[in-house]
Amino acid sequence: MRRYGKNPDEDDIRTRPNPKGNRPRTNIRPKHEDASQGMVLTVDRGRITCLVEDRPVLAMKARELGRKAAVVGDEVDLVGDLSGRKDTLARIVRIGKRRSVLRRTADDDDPYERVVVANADQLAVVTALADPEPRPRLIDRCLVAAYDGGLEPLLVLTKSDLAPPDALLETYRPLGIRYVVTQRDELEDGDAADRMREYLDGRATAFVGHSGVGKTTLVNALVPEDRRRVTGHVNAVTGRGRHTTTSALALPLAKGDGWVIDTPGIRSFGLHHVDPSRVILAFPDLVPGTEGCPRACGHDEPDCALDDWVAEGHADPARLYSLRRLLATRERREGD
Ligand SMILES: Nc1nc2c(ncn2[C@@H]2O[C@H](COP(=O)(O)OP(=O)(O)O)[C@@H](O)[C@H]2O)c(=O)[nH]1
Ligand SMILES: [Mg+2]
Ligand SMILES: [Zn+2]
Repeated sequence: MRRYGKNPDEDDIRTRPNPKGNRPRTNIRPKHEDASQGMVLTVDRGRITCLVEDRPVLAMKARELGRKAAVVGDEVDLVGDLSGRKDTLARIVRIGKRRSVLRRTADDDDPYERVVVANADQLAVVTALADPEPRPRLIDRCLVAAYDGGLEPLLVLTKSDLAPPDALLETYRPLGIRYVVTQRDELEDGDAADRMREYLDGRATAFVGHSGVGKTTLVNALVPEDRRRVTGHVNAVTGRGRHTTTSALALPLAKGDGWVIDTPGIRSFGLHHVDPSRVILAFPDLVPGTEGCPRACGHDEPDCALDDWVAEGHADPARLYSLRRLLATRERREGD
């Protein structure tokens, strides 16, 4: 089993320049020449479980790393006891450059941004068709975070046994986003499961969504039990009996070399860190309507061309409303 994403040998973190440009890497390099590579599977109160070769290894951050946090999906270098045996603790001495970052803030006014998952290729935005009711504006926020962080979105509509997907699909189909409609009883076999695997194989996918939408149910169905034993081990190590999704957790997929990352339920998805001009990226269905906009239009002003374009019937007014809501909450922070 290897770390996810591209072949790590092609772009070894040891040969990368220091991204910050100050303190040259050569200062610390000779110290840890013998370090092993690993990938962060989960983080629990400073205890970081990494996959090293085939085994989970409990580690903590070396002091020299400063305040930079290791998050699920991070490619790290470790030293110390890498046996993975009980009561051992390795040290993470390097965190590799991230290819993508899923970030969120608690709310739009909160300047404290948190990286939820590193190096994921794809963001599965999980929404139940009922129980809990779909929240399109939360979907839109997740899409903004996906485009901003370099993750390709996949819309996963669960609990189709409770309600039909038609209304939501009508809203999201024009965006050209790939989607899967699933229900628990069809996850083992059936078209939805096959399509789902097609999208997931060979890539790292982070699953996000409101609590109760069925993320853990999906992840458990996709990852066979013997592979989930890695988690069993993790839980034994961290002393938690059952995985209750209090922190993100990466699990290897059965086929291909993909990864799925379960994350805790979210009630909101703060986007303080996103530049307002990038919010429109999550509204590809509205982008053609911005052609007639004045230069550097914020799409929230009186001469924005989107009003007329939507009034002409090119898009659902609810989409423009959602965009403006997002922009309005983003703007509130400009004054602080
Ligand atoms: N009716 C129905 N219930 C489901 C489905 N998928 C999951 N559930 C139930 O929804 C609840 C929440 O599921 P869970 O996977 O824990 O959601 P999470 O909080 O997103 O991880 C559980 O009681 C599941 O059994 C589904 O397709 N249909
Ligand atoms: Mg869960
Ligand atoms: Zn505009």
